[in-house]
Amino acid sequence: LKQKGCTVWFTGLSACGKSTIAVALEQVLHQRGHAAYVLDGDNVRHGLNKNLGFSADDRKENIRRISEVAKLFADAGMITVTSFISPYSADRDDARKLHDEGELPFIECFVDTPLEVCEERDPKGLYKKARAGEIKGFTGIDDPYEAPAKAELTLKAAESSVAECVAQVVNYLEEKGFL
Ligand code: GGZ
Repeated sequence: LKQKGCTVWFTGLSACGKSTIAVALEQVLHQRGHAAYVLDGDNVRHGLNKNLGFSADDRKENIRRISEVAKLFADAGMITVTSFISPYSADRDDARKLHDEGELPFIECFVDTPLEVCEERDPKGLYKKARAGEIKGFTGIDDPYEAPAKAELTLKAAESSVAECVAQVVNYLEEKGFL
């Protein structure tokens, strides 16, 4: 392998753009000959974590399992890209600690899109349902999103293009010698 594994951990509100950026990042890394893999709701919440919902305990367990899987993938040499809201700082800190223990790099990327923008996009109509009280405990509406205080990267996805956000991550990975 021409690389050492690491985990690029995206965090941000629903509809902030994290999955779009994660998938575009994966594509760029593949084009450059790197082994990269995205873990997201589609392949984790529908499989390994399909018994989990959105209570604080279930989100914590969701993030804990994802952290363990990401660590294993990174240990196998993969550039692992995770795309989950991961709203609670303590859970993200645990994910970081787990990687630190395994001496695997953990790059927290805060996709910092204002709630107003996410809510305006509302691709699945979930914010509308949350405002109407049809969904309880929706992140940013009636469940907290704790913005990272010490993220390695902050992506202003409402102001920058997807390609610019991807380039910001790739530049960071290059600078640190992870590519
Ligand atoms: C937040 C919810 C909720 C609640 C369902 N709160 O836009 P989406 O649809 O595809 O992204 C959201 C996704 C969040 O799952 P995560 O695994 O990323 O969350 S966490 O890290 O907090 O465990 C949204 C949908 O699931 N969704 N109910 N109550 N998002």
